[in-house]
Amino acid sequence: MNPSSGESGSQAARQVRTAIIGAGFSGLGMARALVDSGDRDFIVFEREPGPGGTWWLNDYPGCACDVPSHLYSLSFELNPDWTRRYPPRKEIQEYLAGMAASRGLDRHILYGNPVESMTWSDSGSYWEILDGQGRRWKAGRVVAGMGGLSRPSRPDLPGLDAFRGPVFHSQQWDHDCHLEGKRVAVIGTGASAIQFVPRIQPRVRQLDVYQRTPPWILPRRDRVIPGWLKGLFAAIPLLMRLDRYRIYWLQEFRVLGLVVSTRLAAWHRYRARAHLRRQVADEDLRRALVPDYEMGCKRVLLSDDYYPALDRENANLVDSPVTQVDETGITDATGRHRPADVIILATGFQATSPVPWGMIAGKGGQDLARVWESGPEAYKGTVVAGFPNLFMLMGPNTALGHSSVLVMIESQIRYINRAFRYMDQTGTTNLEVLESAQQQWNRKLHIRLQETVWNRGGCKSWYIHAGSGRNTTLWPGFTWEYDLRTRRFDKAAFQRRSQSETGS
Ligand code: N01
Repeated sequence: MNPSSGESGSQAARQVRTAIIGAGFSGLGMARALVDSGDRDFIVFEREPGPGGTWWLNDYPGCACDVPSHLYSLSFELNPDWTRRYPPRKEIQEYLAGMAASRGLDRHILYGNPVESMTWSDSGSYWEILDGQGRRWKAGRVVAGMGGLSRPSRPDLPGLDAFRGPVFHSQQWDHDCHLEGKRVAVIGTGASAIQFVPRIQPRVRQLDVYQRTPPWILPRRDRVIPGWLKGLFAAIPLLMRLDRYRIYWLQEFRVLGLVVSTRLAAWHRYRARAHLRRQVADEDLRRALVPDYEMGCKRVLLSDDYYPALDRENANLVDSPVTQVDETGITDATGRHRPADVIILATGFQATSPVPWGMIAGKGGQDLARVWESGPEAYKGTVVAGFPNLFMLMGPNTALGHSSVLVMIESQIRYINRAFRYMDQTGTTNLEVLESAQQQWNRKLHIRLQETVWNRGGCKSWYIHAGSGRNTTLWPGFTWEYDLRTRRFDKAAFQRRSQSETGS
C-alpha cells in the first residue's frame, strides 16, 4: 500500500484506487483477488482490531459454523488442517488471520479503523471516505464487505434498561461476566442461542430460555477429522477438492425443498421430529419445541446438545412471550415473574437494514439507508443504481438457506474483478448500473421468491423485510445458477463515463 496524498497540508485526502470495507471473508477474499491480479493499490478498513469479520466478533461459548469445514473455506485457499467436520469459530478466525498474513495482505489493512461515512463525488469520480481516525481518503472504487449480519438487533422490551444486572448480546459476549452459580435468562432460540445454551447450562444455577418461535433442528453429527485423513488431504490436494465437491452437491440439492416444494424436505422433517423425540423425554417440553411452520422457512439448525441441555434440572424453556423486564428479572405473558442475575440477548441481527443511516451518500447525496428504507435491493446483489463505483459483497439477496455463502462471495468477487478490468480497459471512471436493469433483475427475483418456503412457510423470519414483506436477503436457487449469471461482466446493464467526459 502506498496511498498518495491528493492535496498538500495536514488535512490532505489520501488517494487510493480501491477501498475495501471489512476484513472478513468478503474483504480478505477481494483483497486477495486484487493482489493476484497484480493490483496493490488498495486499502482495507476494518473496525475491529484483528481479521475475521463475523468470526472475530462472535466469540460466544460454542460458536462454530454449521456448514462443513471443507466447504466453508475459499476454493483458492483450501485447508487440509480443519480439525472437525464443522469448524469451530477459533479455527475459522485463525484461517482468516493466516490468509491476511499471506501475500502481504496485512500491510493493506487498517485495523481498528472503520469507515464512518463515504460520499460520492460525481465530478471527481471518487468516493470521499472519512475514516474512524478522522482522516479523509479519495477512492476510485469501493468494495463493501461489511457482512449482512454485523449489526446486532436489540429487542425493544419494556423495562430492559431498568434491569440491574449485566445485559449483553451474543455477538458482544461479556467474558468478564462470570455465569457460574448465576440465574441466567436467554432471550431467543436461533442459531447463536442453540450453540451457547448447552455450553453455559452446566455452569449456571438456573437457566431460563425465552422462546418466541421454536426452530427446526436436525442432528449435527460433528466429529473429529482423523489425522490420517488430514495427512491424505495435505499430500493429495485433489482428494480434498473432490471431497469439497461431494459436500457442495449434497448441500446444493437441499435448495429444492426450499424453492420447489416442501414435500421434497419430507425426509428432513421426519429426521427432525425423530431427533426431538429421541432427545427430549418430557412431553410438555417436547410439545413446546415443535415448530408450527414449514421446515426451512427460518434457518434450519443443527445441534446434538441443545435439546438435552433444555431437559436438565436447572434449565427451563419459557414459551410465553416476554412482557416486562424490571430491575430483578423478567415477566412473561402468563404474568409469572422469574428472577435473573444476567440477561443474554440472542436476538439476531438487523439483516434487512444492513447499512447504517448517514454512512453511504451516493449521487446527489442520496443516503443508501434511505434508498433501502422499503427494502434493500441491488443488481445481482452487487451494485445499486445511483451509487457508481460501489460494489457489494453479500449484498441483497445473496445469502443462502442451504449452503455455504462463501460460494456466493467468490462468484461476486470474480464479477467485481471483471468489472474492474472492464473499467481499466475502457478508461471508465464512472460505472453505474442502469435503473432499468436493476428493476428487471428484482422483478424476476421476487416472482421466484413468492413461491418459496421463505415466503409461504407460515413463519416470521429475518429474511423478510418488515416494511415491504419482501425477502431481501436470500438467493432463490442453486448457487451454480448465480455463478453462471455473474460469470461475465454484462456491460449492457451499465452506463459509463470516461475520463474525458467527467473531466477528472
Ligand atoms: O439470530 P436469529 P441468531 N423477543 O435471528 C428471538 C447466522 N449464524 O443470532 O424466531 C423475544 O436466528 C427470535 O425469535 P423469532 C445464521 O445465518 C450462523 O441466532 O423471531 N425473542 C429468535 O429466536 C443465523 O440465522 C451460524 O420468533 C426475540 C432469536 O431471537 C443468523 O446468524 C451461527 C425477540 C434470534 O434468532 C442469526 O442467528 C450463528 C424479542 N423481541 C449464527 N427478538 C453458523 O453456524 C428476537 N427474538 C454459520
